Amino acid sequence: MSYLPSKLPTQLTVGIVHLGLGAFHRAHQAVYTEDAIVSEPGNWGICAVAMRSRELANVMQQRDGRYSLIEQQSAGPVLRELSVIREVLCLPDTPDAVATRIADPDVHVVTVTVTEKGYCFSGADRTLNIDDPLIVRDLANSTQPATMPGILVRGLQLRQIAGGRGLSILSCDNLPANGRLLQRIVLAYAALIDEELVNWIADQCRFPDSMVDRITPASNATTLALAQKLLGEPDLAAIETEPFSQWVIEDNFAGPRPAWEKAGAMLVEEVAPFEDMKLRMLNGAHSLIAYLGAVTGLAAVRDVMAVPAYRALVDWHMSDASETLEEMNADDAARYKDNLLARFENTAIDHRCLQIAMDGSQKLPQRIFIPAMQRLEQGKSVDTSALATALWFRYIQGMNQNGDIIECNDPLKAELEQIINSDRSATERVAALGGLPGVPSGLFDNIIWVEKVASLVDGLTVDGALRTLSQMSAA
Ligand code: CS2
Repeated sequence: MSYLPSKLPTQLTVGIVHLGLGAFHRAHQAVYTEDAIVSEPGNWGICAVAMRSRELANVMQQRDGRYSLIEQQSAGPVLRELSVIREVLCLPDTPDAVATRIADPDVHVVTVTVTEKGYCFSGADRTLNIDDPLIVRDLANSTQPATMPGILVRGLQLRQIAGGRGLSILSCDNLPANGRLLQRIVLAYAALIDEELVNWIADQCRFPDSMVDRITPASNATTLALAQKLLGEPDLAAIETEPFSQWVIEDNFAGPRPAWEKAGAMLVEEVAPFEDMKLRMLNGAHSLIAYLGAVTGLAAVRDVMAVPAYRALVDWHMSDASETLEEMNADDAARYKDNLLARFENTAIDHRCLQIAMDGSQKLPQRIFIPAMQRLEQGKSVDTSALATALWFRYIQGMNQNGDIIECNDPLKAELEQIINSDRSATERVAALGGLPGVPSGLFDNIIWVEKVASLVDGLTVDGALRTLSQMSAA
């Protein structure tokens, strides 16, 4: 059967607030929560909050939170109806309603997917960026916030005033030690509002780390047409995803939570080894593929993987990345890598390179730069990481090797373009990237690294990606 209706009861109280109503949440945490309730009933309906997109919030509201999830399985697409989202709010329109929901005594968990830049951090140590204009605005108007830290702290403040219990706040973004990072950001923001609130949060709330994984491209016209065909009616909120899914969660909660383990999640003491494995192998390779596709004019991950030399490069990069993972043995790494290659090659998934390429300044430190530093310290080659960085450089330059314009999408776009489009030498420009907030300067002070990246930038400019790669592999 290619259509699976939701099995949830009509009545379900909201027990979770989710910040960030993107496709990823709807393909991942919402599915685990729906499945957990089916196995172990409980009031875990989700109030999903769109941080910006009114359009999506409207579509979801019109459908009372119901939506179609198409799983692209090898035997063909299967459409599941999900109904775990019981309320949809749009933060810019109703910050009071969101804060009140976070303070609701029936709510025990807040989950977060706001992407890297939504944390408003800066610096190598990733602390709250108090100069971020959005944070400045929220602090000046703290009852009507628009940022993730702002709305969380406002909700927690109302909860504390009402004498409520603490919350579990679970980051589901692709960042190392994401729970600790979120805790640091929230406490730093709260400290600028009320010192007593800081103590209450530190004492009552928990911020588990988690590793999340499911490749979920942005929906497009093909997704919506397929949903209509499988469903028999239009669903503008439909999304599509791969069959694979993984969620590893630190077992560190302030109060009750859904029985996510009954839906396949792993509850563990320490998430870091899983996070590093996924960020460096999957996401690192993804960024490499994304810039390779952007620079060579290939639209989707599957198109890049269809070129044998590029597939071999991705394989090579993941092998190198796996050597930086102390807790992973070679057999497990090889299995994980083969699995990733197959996932990237899934021809049913139209995952656009430009979607993954965005926000590189926020992604590359954990995906490429830190593992590259580790390899350099061990005297190992950093060729594939240097190539990923050189491709990022070429992407920021704004034109692919066929002469088509590429639109760089990054919160540090202005700073990046200023460095990269200056008339200094490639070596000087690469070295200058180390001065950007969050980019490990140690790596960009290293002359071996800088010269390698610069020579690959020159190679890409003169010879294109395929020849540069074949010269690199031959060396
Ligand atoms: C991707 C991720 O857009 C990106 O940066 O690398 O969204 C990736 O698809 C997910 O982390 C897979 O779990």
